[in-house]
Amino acid sequence: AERTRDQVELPPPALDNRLTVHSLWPEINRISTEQIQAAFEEVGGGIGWQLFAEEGDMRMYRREMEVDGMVMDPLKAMHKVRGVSAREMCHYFFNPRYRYEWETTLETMTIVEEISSDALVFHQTFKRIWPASQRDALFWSHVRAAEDNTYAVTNHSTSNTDYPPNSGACIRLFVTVCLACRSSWPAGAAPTRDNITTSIAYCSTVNPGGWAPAGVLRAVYKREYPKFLKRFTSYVVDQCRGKPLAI
Ligand code: 18C
Repeated sequence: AERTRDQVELPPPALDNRLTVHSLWPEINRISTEQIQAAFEEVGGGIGWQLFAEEGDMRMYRREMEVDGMVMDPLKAMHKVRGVSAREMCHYFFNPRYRYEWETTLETMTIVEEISSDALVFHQTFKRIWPASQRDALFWSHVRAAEDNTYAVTNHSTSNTDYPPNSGACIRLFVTVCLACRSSWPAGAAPTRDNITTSIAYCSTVNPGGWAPAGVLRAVYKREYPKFLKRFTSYVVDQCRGKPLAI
């Protein structure tokens, strides 16, 4: 069959060799493995996860955490989406070509380094929230396949001498994000758009990097995380409509 441009660029089913010889590989591998494993762990068990948003199949939990007066509440969200695969979800989350179409907090995005087909380094600046200073972030992003029809993207802050922190108007924030997706379909059947379901686990910890009023910050994430996950998942469903399912 003829391969379309999109299919060629889908997340690769196996690691790209260019990544495994890169100096960041040990860190990328360790953090991605930890994040993917933690993403599918249940939020029960009384370790302090509080539900703060719920809509349809989407549930969002946070753990209140402050370090030196700065809010660093870890967030965990679960969702279920029908008609798209884990690989498709991760394709749209990882590939910078689509980012401005679903990411509403973004002001600018620069690709700092193309490590491989499955790993990139980004510099992003975000919209400013009054009365805090504008934030930016520098992070690697890695997409990989995992056991059990799973694909995941992990983003984690890094450094680069060409992008020193706190040098311009922005305060550097630090982020660890994982979008882990697992597809399922009826046993014995072939997967199709009509019978596939993808479970999503999205985990995020943002260190604001400098003073930000706790009340404003918590109000912002309570509004922005649900908005992000609803917008992103419906964006992917829209993009995939009429296209062959990519498993
Ligand atoms: O994961 C997401 N996106 C990825 C691709 O961009 C990537 C991004 C990670 C950065 C997340 C941090 C975003 C901070 C944004 C601050 C400004 C928001 C302004 C919005 C107002 C219109 O992994 C999806 C990310 C969804 C982000 C939801 C918002 C999270 C807010 C967390 C608090 C940040 C503290 C900033 C300090 C400002 C204090 C008032």
